[in-house]
Amino acid sequence: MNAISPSNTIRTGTSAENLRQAFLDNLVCALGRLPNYASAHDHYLALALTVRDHVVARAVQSFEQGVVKMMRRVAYLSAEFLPGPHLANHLLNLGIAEATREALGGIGIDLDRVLAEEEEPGLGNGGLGRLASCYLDSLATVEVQSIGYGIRYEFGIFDQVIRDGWQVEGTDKWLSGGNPWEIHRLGIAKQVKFGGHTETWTDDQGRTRVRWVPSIVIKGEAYDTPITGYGSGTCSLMRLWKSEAVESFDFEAFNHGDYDRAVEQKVDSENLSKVLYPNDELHRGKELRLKQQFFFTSCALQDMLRLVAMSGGKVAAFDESWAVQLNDTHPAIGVAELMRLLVDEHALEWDDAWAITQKTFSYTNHTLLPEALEKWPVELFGSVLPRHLEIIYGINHRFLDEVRTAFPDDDARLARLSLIDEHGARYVRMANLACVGSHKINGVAALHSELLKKTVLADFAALWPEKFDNVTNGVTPRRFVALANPGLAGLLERELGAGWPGDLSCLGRLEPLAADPGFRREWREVRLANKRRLAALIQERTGIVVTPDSLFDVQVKRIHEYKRQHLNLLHVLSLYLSIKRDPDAGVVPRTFIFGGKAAPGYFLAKRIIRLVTATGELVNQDPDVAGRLKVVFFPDFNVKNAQHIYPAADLSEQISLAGMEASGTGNMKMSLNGALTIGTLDGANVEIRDAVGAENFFLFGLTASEVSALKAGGYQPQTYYESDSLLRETIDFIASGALGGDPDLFRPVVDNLLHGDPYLLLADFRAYLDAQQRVGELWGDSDAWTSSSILNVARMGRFSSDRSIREYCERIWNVNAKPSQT
Ligand code: AZC
Repeated sequence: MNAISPSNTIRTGTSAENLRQAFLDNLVCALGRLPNYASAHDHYLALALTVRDHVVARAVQSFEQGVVKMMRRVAYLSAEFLPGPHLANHLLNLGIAEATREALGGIGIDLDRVLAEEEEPGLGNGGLGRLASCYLDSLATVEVQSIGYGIRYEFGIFDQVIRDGWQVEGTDKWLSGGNPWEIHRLGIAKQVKFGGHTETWTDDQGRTRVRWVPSIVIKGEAYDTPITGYGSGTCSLMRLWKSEAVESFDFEAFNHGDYDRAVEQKVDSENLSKVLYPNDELHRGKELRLKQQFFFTSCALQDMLRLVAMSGGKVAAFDESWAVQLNDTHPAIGVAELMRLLVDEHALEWDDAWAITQKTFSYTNHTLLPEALEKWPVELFGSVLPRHLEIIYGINHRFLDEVRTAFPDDDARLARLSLIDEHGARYVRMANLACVGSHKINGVAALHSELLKKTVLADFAALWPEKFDNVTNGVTPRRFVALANPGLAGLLERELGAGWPGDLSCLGRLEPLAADPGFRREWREVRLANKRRLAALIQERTGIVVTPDSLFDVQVKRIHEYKRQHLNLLHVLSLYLSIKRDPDAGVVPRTFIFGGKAAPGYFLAKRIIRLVTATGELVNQDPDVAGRLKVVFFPDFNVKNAQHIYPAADLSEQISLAGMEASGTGNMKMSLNGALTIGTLDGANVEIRDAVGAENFFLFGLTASEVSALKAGGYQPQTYYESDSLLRETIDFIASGALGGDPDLFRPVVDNLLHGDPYLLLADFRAYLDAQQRVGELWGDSDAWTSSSILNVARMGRFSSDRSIREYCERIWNVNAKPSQT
């Protein structure tokens, strides 16, 4: 008899016939629905359960491999994940998309309708969370064992609706329709302590040890979502922790009649994983946020220790079992927590524990914005995590001794490097903790990594130059090309073979086709079809009718002043005014598409959204403009909507002020789908331009060093306003009250630009308009534009997240990835 292995416990095979039978079984037996009464959502759930069998079977098999081989595994600690809808991705990765289409088609069900039913987990704000999900996808694809640890927020990022032109936030209810992808691991629960005090005790070897006596203990329960790889048997696991009360009720309080207190404790415990903080790159020192960070990080490290024991490893060799990546500073408390677990709970000596800790962790920084730098008031920190504060003091003490040796008599440097900020009120600096506790520190694009060393982490770079590295971000071509752009995927498969999504270096073979008129025609047809689909969606979601033949000029990303959506609007309005002045002005027809969420408390970002919608209200109705300009705000930008938008973009707007955007990943997604970029020398734009060629990229604007020089010399936005009549006319128009029906509506935006302009829009305005002029000219030459579009795709292979992950494996984690074919 065969041993019981996951492969022979899968209920059915993957032929169309098998899949159909399993689907119908699930519909009836798991969901209790007769096929005749089933809704589209029932179809989705039944299909998800069908596919899940195969996914989970792979996942357990893959996990078993990791245990048996005792490989070094990667733990990716991230407060945010944005996986997007799972079903289509699994169908692609398992190679069963066609069989599934046939299975459902045979009983009159359209697969695409079923796929559209899936609600995505919005467990992140933007770039950092989406990157984490691309990396889990690539880790599985390059066959590295990994777990992405995070929080199972009950309410993820808010749903955005646009009402009367304003962003209105709705509650995200991603779990309300059921979540077939996760498995609640009842056996895997960790206790997490908070508050209280510490005390010393003497162990039986006479050593003084510390014990943490908490005031509260909360339980974290594991929910696992397997992430399949493309053409690989390896699965990554996204293991998210949900907080629960240790006991449903505090029985002592209950027995004493203090029912309120008992209930309160339960509610408080559950609140911990209730909601995601909706801020992108803004740190607010909220106690609950600190608790969330510690909660998932502690659960994760305890779980890793459990897995070490399970695979027969040794705690004293923890770093041989795990490479732990800190996705920004949100999990940086892990440095102190691992020390506590090793020293207090596993009785290791401090120095040994410290050596393990440094070999285990590495830290990725994702932003230079000062307002994102996390620091916690020492008081608050000590009341939530008293033992960790002591440990941090212990680390700091030894660390500063090391600094004194390297840089004697340099108190200012000491103060800057210290884990404790002592200018005025005292704070724990999380970036410093992450740097000290890690053996590698990386930025996310070449320019960003350089700037990190010169600015926010300059003192650490001077101390430990060898710790610093760069890993330029990447994006998964499975989701963002193969799934998002089936038309393009068809062309790529025909030209490059079916395996292209697993090896983007083969894209280079498209280059000669840029000169082939027949191929260019097919390329244009694919693009036009994508734009038609997006146009239909825009009409459905906003009521605005747009022309697929027009140039789709797209800026989709979080709304932030540094990303300069308002610079884009200055261009739109300047075109509008030119047409009003001269109705025959040679303006190529364009559809400006904006999308993105603003943090609910970010006043100016919300005004900028209103400025987009007000511009649309004006421009879209005006007969003088007659189809030449359309302005759309696409509501609720998320992964699912992004998959419709990226493949339809002709022009990708990457216009942040140089030195501000760490990398960007939307820039990669659009270029990989054939958009041309208009952008500054910021983040990964620099490398994208190098890759695709300067002639296939519309560059404009100040460089990062010019920005610093201009600011240092005392930047005066007024001088630009006064010397450029079109700029003046455009700003005056906004100030005039002609938009949105209220003369004061955009006063804050105008005042911000004229009196300060922190992101130098006025300084870059003229160069931006000139670059847009070049865009218009190239668009007029359809063949030249199409060749450029083909060359963008052909030369973007480097920006696959498989390449990024291989770099992490080699230079940071020291684990073996499946070699790339080239
Ligand atoms: C983002 C960066 O803004 C973006 O440039 C980068 O591409 C992305 O991370 C992935 O590296 N940062 C964040 O989303 N958030 C924070 C706190 O940096």
